[in-house]
Amino acid sequence: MLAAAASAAQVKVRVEGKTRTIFAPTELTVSADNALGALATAAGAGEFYYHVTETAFGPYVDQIGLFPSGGVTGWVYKVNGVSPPVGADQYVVKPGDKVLWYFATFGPTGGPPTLELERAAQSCYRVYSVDDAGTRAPAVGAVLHVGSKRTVATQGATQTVLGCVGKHRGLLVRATLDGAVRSNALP
Ligand code: B12
Repeated sequence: MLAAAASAAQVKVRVEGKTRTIFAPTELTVSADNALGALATAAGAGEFYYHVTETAFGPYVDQIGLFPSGGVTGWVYKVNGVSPPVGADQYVVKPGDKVLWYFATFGPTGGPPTLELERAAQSCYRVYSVDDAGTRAPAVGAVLHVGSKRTVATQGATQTVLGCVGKHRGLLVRATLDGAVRSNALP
């Protein structure tokens, strides 16, 4: 009898590069068994380069797109905002998980926060900064980008960081903040 194969789950994937989004700003649903498989499927769908090398810890993604890893800089992943302490091939995904791969430099306190954008009301958005443990805080000072040409400052500090962009038919909105990984995009 054949051993039962791990059943694939439908998960959302986004890949954020050093200076731009490499894959699916609005997050694309793919079928994958684990976080490495989610990257592999995204690479096929988006026709972008990625490379896996064998290390003492197991398979390691040492390049996505143009930039290889080196020193304390390289490619890391989060699932639902949390940075797992295991290799991507070991992280079994569940239906509905959000897998994010991004380029990051690690320091003594870990990696950079990742930004998450949520719609608050029509044309208004909340921005959160999420640390490696998945803890959310308001992303104070975040800037909203409407398409590629217009930016809108956000307001707020301790409770909520919110920005309203007005009419933006057909354009996607996303958030950036110095030192943080750019957010998902929303219509
Ligand atoms: C520097 C570092 C990184 C850098 C590597 C930059 C580079 N040069 O390529 C960055 C920040 C990119 C990184 C990423 C990750 N890391 Co790291 N990393 C380290 C650290 C602090 C030192 C490794 C090192 O330079 N060793 C010295 C050199 C000479 O030895 P080396 O064998 O050639 O090192 C290479 C591998 O270790 C590889 N590597 C680094 N991290 C990981 C993680 C995994 C799972 C694999 C397979 C390989 C790998 O990169 C090194 C340089 O080429 C170690 C902790 C430690 N003190 O060992 C953690 C450590 C190896 N990383 C770890 C983890 C979990 C990750 C991530 C999976 C985190 C994540 N959620 O994304 C990712 C890897 C994802 C991927 N790309 O496939 C764990 C591994 C645990 C395990 N048993 O599987 C460790 C042990 C930290 C920990 N205690 O949690 N990491």
